[in-house]
Amino acid sequence: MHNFADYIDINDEVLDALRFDKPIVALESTIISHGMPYPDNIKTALEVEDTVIQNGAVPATIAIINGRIKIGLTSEEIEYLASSKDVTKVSRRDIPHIIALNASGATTVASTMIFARMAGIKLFATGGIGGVHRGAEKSFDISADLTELAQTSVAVVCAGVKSILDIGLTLEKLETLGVPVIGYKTEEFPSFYTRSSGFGVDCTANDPIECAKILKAKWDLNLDGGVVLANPVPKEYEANSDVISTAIEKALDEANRNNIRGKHVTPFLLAKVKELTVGESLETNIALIKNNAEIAAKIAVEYNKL
Ligand code: PSU
Ligand code: MN
Repeated sequence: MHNFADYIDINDEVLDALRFDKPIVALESTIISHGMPYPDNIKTALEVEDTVIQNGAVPATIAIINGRIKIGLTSEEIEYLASSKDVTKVSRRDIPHIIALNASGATTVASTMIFARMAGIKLFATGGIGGVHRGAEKSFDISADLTELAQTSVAVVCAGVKSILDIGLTLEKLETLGVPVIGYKTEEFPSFYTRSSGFGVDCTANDPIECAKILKAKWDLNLDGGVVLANPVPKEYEANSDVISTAIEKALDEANRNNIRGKHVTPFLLAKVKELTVGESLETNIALIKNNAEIAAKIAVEYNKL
């Protein structure tokens, strides 16, 4: 008999936290390999882990290295993900072949949720989740992050979704899938770079305790699946929305003209937006991830007390 534990390596800090029921926050690795330029990505990844520690929880950055699922990475492993060109983006459907062929991959929101769940981790912090792409009625391009949120019981603290996506359709899809969308101290769903999107949330939670209680009620009732905890970027780090929307329009146009498809769409758009907005978007990006790590750690601390 084999089970999933045979495929997973959990580092000592995380093992200790699991054993003694200490709060843990999962962190994804696609953001490191495909979300940010080197060396800002490695610097940010380490700072985000530190933010989790400063706020009373244990960080568990997740990836696949040489066919092994890693829960908690060494700084050498993070450095490898940040600098190597041949780390592939791994979502749910990519997991079997990356593992079987001893390859390495950076995990998306979907696959990070899957591995966090296997390890017994409830809270996960990232920048933005995937969603329904603009024009999805023709392309069918809807991120596997959404179907994962429907079935895997992990709460994802994010700054909403980027408007490279259709935010309204993303929220409709989350409603259909039964995924609660909770605004953290906001009544508006944030759009990553900025605090507003023009769309509301299901409910507003005003502190980490309220968030923890919502998660406990959902999972106590066996309502399996994730929760989106939407935490807007701090005001002082908001990007200029005109600069961002101009860049996004250009990026979408280029993706269309270059016939970009499938799993390459999101990384292509992220890279283009990054290139077109230079420093502006990067500073915002780093600030919002740290802010999400802080709130996720605080919620993990409260969740463990309930
Ligand atoms: N959106 C962002 N930054 C990211 C991603 C999305 O603003 O880094 C990454 C995340 O890892 C997310 C993935 O899970 O892209 C979604 O890819 P796709 O749309 O192919 O499912
Ligand atoms: Mn897609």
